[in-house]
Amino acid sequence: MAGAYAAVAASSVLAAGAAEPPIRKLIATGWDSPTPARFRAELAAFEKWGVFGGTTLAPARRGPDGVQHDCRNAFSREHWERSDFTEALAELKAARPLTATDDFLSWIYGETARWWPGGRKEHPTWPEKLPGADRALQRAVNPVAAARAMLTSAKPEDNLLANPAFAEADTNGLALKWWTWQDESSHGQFTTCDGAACLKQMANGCFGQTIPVQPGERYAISSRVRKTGGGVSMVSVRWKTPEQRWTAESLDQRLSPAQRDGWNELVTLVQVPEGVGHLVVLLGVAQQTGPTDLAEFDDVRLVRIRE
Ligand SMILES: [Ca+2]
Repeated sequence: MAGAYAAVAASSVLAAGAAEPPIRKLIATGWDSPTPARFRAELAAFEKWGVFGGTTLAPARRGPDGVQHDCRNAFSREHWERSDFTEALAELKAARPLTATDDFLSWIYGETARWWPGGRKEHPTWPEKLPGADRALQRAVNPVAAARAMLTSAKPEDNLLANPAFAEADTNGLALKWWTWQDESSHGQFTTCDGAACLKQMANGCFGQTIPVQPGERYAISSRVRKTGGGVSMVSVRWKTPEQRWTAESLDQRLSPAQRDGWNELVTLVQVPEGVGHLVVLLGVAQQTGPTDLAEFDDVRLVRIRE
């Protein structure tokens, strides 16, 4: 039997913008489930993984013989008294979990390695057994935090987008390397203003850039966004086939900024669906009506995650 089984509450939406999505929780269970005493003693080290929102416990009792017994089996011929659990209850009451509370959506079963420190030394930890296992789970639990961490550590040359800060414009003031699209019933303006991509008085339009990708690859994306006046601004990630036809529409990602003044940062993680050959980044706005309605985008980043 292979080692790990992870059932992550799967959702195709790994996105954040306005309202941060709820953080998914995983619970650890398996042969290394701790006794109450070990739970208390090793709790800080366990929580350092930053992966789990809880754990199962292996109940332990101490009988009149003074020996601690593992009593995780539901069916047993052993006799026990309620008082055998006094010590275990005291350990649990004394434990002060900060993140490993009992709330969870999914669980992971560890059979050949361990998450709980302080166990048998001959068994490795999961990140030793499967390098990157902890980071993969962190991405599943909180994709936005994981994307932010990856973008923070990325170098400027890792950004796959050209002219990402809108520093280069042509003689008409349009951002180089970014194409524009506007619905034919929409009559807004595309410009670069103060080094940002600007859309004004636009019923429906966007700046865009198309990047070749392969199915299964993962990318972190971020953009700064500011809105003045009316309209709905949005950063979207969409997909095209190798032949440049739109595809996988149900896996489009759309991020809208929070309803607050000033610049907001939108961040998400995406995985390239099957059949896709191009990732399309769209910086768009809709429902602008007045001459002072303005949407600005700047510092757009698209970085491939290679682990
Ligand atoms: Ca800029």
